[in-house]
Amino acid sequence: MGLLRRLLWWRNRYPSWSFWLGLVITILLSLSTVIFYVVLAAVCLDLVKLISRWILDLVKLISRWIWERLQDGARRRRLPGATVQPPPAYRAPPPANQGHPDGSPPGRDGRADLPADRRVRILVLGFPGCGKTLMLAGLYYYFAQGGPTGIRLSTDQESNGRLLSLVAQIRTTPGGYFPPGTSVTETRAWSFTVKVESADQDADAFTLEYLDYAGRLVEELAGARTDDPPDEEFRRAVDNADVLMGVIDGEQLMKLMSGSYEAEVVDRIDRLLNVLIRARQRNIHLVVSKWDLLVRGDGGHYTMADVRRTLAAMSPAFGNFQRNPRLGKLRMIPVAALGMNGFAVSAGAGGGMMRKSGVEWCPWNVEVPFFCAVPDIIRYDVDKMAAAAGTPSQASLARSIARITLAVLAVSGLTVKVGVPGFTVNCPIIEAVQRIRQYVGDRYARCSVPASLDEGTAIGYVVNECYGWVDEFERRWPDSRLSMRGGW
Ligand SMILES: Nc1nc2c(ncn2[C@@H]2O[C@H](COP(=O)(O)OP(=O)(O)OP(=O)(O)O)[C@@H](O)[C@H]2O)c(=O)[nH]1
Ligand SMILES: [Mg+2]
Repeated sequence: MGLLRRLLWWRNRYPSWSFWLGLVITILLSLSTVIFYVVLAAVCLDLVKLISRWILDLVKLISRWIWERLQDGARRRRLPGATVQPPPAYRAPPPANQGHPDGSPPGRDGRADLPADRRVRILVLGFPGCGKTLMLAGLYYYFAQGGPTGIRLSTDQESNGRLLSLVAQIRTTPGGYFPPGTSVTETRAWSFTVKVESADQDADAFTLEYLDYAGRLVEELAGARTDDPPDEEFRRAVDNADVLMGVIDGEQLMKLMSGSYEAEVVDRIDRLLNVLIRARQRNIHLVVSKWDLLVRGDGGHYTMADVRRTLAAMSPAFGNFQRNPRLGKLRMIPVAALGMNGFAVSAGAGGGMMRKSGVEWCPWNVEVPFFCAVPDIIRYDVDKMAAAAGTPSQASLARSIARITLAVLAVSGLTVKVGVPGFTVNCPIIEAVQRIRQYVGDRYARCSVPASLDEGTAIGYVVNECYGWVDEFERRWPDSRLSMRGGW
């Protein structure tokens, strides 16, 4: 009542309608002015945040660039007899291909500005017992002695000792019995220097970090195990890997191949795919382990097409996974760490495998994920660079390109300059992969180590071998490429 009386009093005191209209307009105008300033303040705050992030990116890039220059300088000083190279513009052109009379001729080594840190990180993801550790042992066994390509994986004394005893353990398993799903080594990151060796020279191409994590950690990440929360360090490793290798257990898969639906097996496959698809890394391989066990009723082996058909029919997640547009070049690689020659046979109803005495251990296809890694990383990075061309995200792009890609572009004479706000490539970016292939193909002969070796020629030679092996693998396994995007 009091309020009404007061309003009437004001109404009587100011009877003019124009007074009240003016009052309302003034209030509305003041309100909108306040709202305008609030919005302006919010926009300014966002802008400040954005600009400070740019500045931070810029500072990081500059400091990394300075750090790399310092590292390069230190490295050159350490090399006996190393001389300071003149800038690329003043260097003599590379020798023409002479038809490789004494192996591959030297490439543009030394003249290329190579990043000092050339790590390639491969992370193997799979549930306990799917065969990850035996695959690593097979890879080391394959590359530890060099072999026909002259490419050798070299590691420190302690790791070499452990891996060789793992190899010996496999070749001479006490009692001949491989326990099912038992972790052979603990979780750890193995670091290998990928070396190219000739009779009297050797040079380092890059470093391979092979992360072998216990399957238990994948179970935690996949939510298949809830007693422990996902391991943060492991999650970071998944995000930071250059290539993720998801391992589908061939022994489990075999249960689906006859056509019967096994919900538990499908659930584990779906969970693994889910971990892969959630990872920031989009360079993914699917490895089907224990391929020796994928045997049909008539004694022949299932084909890759059979496996893909079964997986697509049983698991809608698999169908969606292979169609996902955010994945890079997606491959499915059949691997048998225990070989396809009957070195290991099924131990019977209790599970596990038995070693057959008198049969040699010949790991099968274990080297394929290694050879695919570098070409796939390059393809993926080049696609990323092509997609970002002309956009303002160059600075963050430069950060996300693998060092090995920058190194390969540099040794291929595509003159990459890493700097602010990104880097420059002296050819249309969509042609980069083709140019790299042509460059290394022209200069290096397959399985013929260059007569004169240094870091640049070592990188070029390894890259050429990788392309050659991947071509051969794709010829043998035309169904292995799941994602149809991006040719070579
Ligand atoms: N038939 C066959 N069995 C294999 C092969 N690779 C591994 N196995 C079997 O799978 C078992 C487990 O292999 P591991 O390599 O230890 O498995 P893992 O994935 O490292 O296991 P965690 O470390 O526990 O995560 C071995 O003991 C073998 O019985 C293979 O190529 N063929
Ligand atoms: Mg293991």
